[in-house]
Order: sequence, then structure tokens, then C-alpha cells
Amino acid sequence: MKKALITGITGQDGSYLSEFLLARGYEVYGIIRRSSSFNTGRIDPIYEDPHVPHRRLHLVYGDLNDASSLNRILRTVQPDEIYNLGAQSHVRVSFDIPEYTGEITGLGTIRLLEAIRESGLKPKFYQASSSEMFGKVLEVPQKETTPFYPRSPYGAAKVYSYWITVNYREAYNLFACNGILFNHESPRRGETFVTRKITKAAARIKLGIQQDVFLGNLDAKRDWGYAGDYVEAMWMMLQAPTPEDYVIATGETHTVKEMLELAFDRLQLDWKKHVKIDAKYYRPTEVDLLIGDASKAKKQLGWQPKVRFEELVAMMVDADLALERERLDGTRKRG
Ligand code: NAP
Ligand code: G4F
Repeated sequence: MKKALITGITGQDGSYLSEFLLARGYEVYGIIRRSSSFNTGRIDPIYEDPHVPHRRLHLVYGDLNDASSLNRILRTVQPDEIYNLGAQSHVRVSFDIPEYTGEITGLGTIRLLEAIRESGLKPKFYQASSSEMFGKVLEVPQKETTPFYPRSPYGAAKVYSYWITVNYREAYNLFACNGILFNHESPRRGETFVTRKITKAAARIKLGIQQDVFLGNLDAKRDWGYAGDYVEAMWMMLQAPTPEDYVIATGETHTVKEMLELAFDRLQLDWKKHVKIDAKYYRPTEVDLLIGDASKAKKQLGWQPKVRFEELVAMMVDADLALERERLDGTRKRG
């Protein structure tokens, strides 16, 4: 039975990847952080689902900021595959906490790679690289050979992690891959990222719980895919004959405004009546346009995105409407 270790298991991608690997017979170990409130909401349903073999899911305390915890976990778990998904992953927030973002999103990767090297183990390694590295894009669409031009402390930290992963592949012959993933969303997306913020607000406005939603730049364009499709690509990279870097994207781009329109239309709402602009959501430097070319992954890995943008928005709106209805009913019952 293969063992996989996941950093960032409590995040959106960590939860989908855990389900994916458990379904393929893996023993899954996830690193979680100590928190004063529960932070395992996205993976808790695994324990309740009779179809998911949850006895093969193990959670261990650790932190990308704590090398000794990483060393200990590697020694005890001895994983065959490591997926480094842990990060301070919010671009706007990275301008407020740039040093911390560099510490976790950048240096966290070298801590993990050094722990691997010191352990003497040879696990396959996946690094969660990002289309944010293309930033002020130097080519359209962006592919593996497009130069990087990051526009945020987050983007710069991810560029460091990208190159240190390449370096450990070349210097120590580690089977290490960068997945350069474009934005991917789902009903489990963090509530402060723009898609989820919009679908949650639309649902609450429909139910009369709130009136308005405050947003920033509506003209930015993103290549949005479905997280469930993207975690499959992570796994495929580690099963390939050679370790390489791959762009994962849909090849379609849409503005935030288009996303808003679709989400509100689904609930027969006019977004213009409810959206207010708040300058605090603008970034000091913005990434205006992202659109990826995933031809290499399609050709070499046989990967394909399955969920289209319109389906993704509908899935997220429907899930948020159901969730908000449930919350409302719960509040009413409690009186
Ligand atoms: P997410 O939902 O924000 O999850 C981030 C995860 O990292 C959480 O489990 C979080 O734990 C963990 N984490 C944060 N700080 C940590 C630390 N100091 N030590 C250990 N773990 C820590 O992110 P996501 O959307 O699933 O994305 C997964 C990865 O892919 C991230 O590295 C992200 O930067 C990258 N990425 C995402 C996208 C996208 O569109 N989603 C695109 C490209 C790349 P807590 O739950 O305790 O906070
Ligand atoms: O949803 P976002 O915060 O995602 P962003 O910045 O593209 O980053 C996400 O995708 C990256 C991959 O390209 C990941 F690496 C990263 O970890 C993260 O998952 O913002 C998308 C766009 C931006 O242009 C932003 O300025 O939406 C715009 N926006 C407009 N109003 C807003 C808002 N973004 C947020 N978060 N909140 C707003 O109110």
C-alpha cells in the first residue's frame, strides 16, 4: 500500500486530494496545525462517508515553519509521495503579511525538501506552484516556458519554491515536479477568494440574509477550473516516467464581472443592485490576465479538465444556497 503525505490537507485541494488518494488505496497522512477552533471541516466528512476508507487517513501535528516537526514526521511516516500544498495562499493578504508569506509559502518548501534530503528517503515530491508566478504576463497564453514576473509577495514566494524544487531535482536526483496550477475553485473554496465570496453572497442575498457585497477589481481575468479535476493532475505528475513541470489550466479566461453575472443570474438576481466597490480589496499591483495552455499535460499525462466554467459557477451557487438555507433553518429552530 502506497503512503502519501500531504501538507495543507485541511485546505480546499488537500481535501479533494485526500479523497482521491484514499479511493486509490493509499494510506494518507496529513499535516495539520494546532488551532484554537476546529480547522478540519473540509476533511471531517471523510470520516462520515461509508464509501471512503477513512481508517487509512491519519492526521499529524506539524507546521511548515517548524523544521523539527517535518523531520520527525518524515522519519515516522516514510512516505512514498509528498504533496506540498501548505501555504499562506491569499494574494491580497500577502501584501499585509509579506514576511510570514515568504516564511511559509517560500521557505516552508526548502524546510520540507531539506527534511527529505536529511532523511535519506527518496519520496516523489509535488510542489503546488501557481499561475500567480506569471503575474504581469510576458506571453499569452502562459505555458511552461513563459518567463515569470510575480506581482505580489505571494507570487514571489511561489517563484522561490518553484526554483528550489527544480534545483533539488537536478542537484539530488529527486523525483520532484511543479504543478503550475491556474485558479481552481469548488464549493470548498475558501470564503475570501472572489468566486466563493460571490456565490456565498448571492445565496445570502437571495435568502434575504444580506443586502450587498463589497468587492474590488471586477475587470481582472482568470482561467478558472474545478479543484476536483486539478488534484487528479497532481497525482498524474507523480506517476509519469520522468519528473517534469506542467501547466494545469482550462484555456478559457473570464472577468470577475462575468463570474458575478453568471452567479447572480442563476438566482434571478441583478448583481448591479447589490455589488459595491471597496478600494480595500484592490491590490497594490494586480495580475490583470491569466489564461493557461495545458497542452503538455494533455499530451504527456492524458489529463483533461472535465468541468466547464458555467457548470462550476452553477455548482458553487447551488451548494452555497443549500448551505445557507440549512444555516437559516438551524437558526430558526434554535429560536
Ligand atoms: P487553501 O485552501 O488556502 O489551503 C492552504 C492549506 O495550507 C491549509 O490546509 C492551511 O492550513 C495550510 N497551511 C497554512 N499555513 C501553514 C503552515 N504554516 N504550515 C502548514 N500548513 C499550513 O489553499 P488551496 O486553494 O487548497 O491551495 C493549495 C495549494 O495550491 C496552496 O499552496 C496554494 O498556494 C496553491 N495554489 C492554489 C491555487 C488555487 O486556485 N486554489 C492555484 C495555484 C496554486 P489551515 O487550514 O490550518 O489554515
Ligand atoms: O480569488 P482571488 O483572491 O484569487 P487570486 O488572487 O487569483 O489567487 C488565487 O489563485 C492563484 C492562482 O492564480 C493561487 F495561486 C492563489 O493561491 C489563489 O488561490 O482573486 C481573483 C481576482 C483578483 O484579480 C482580485 O483582484 O479577483 C479580484 N477581486 C475583486 N474583488 C477580488 C475581490 N478578490 C478577492 N479575494 N476579494 C474581492 O473582494
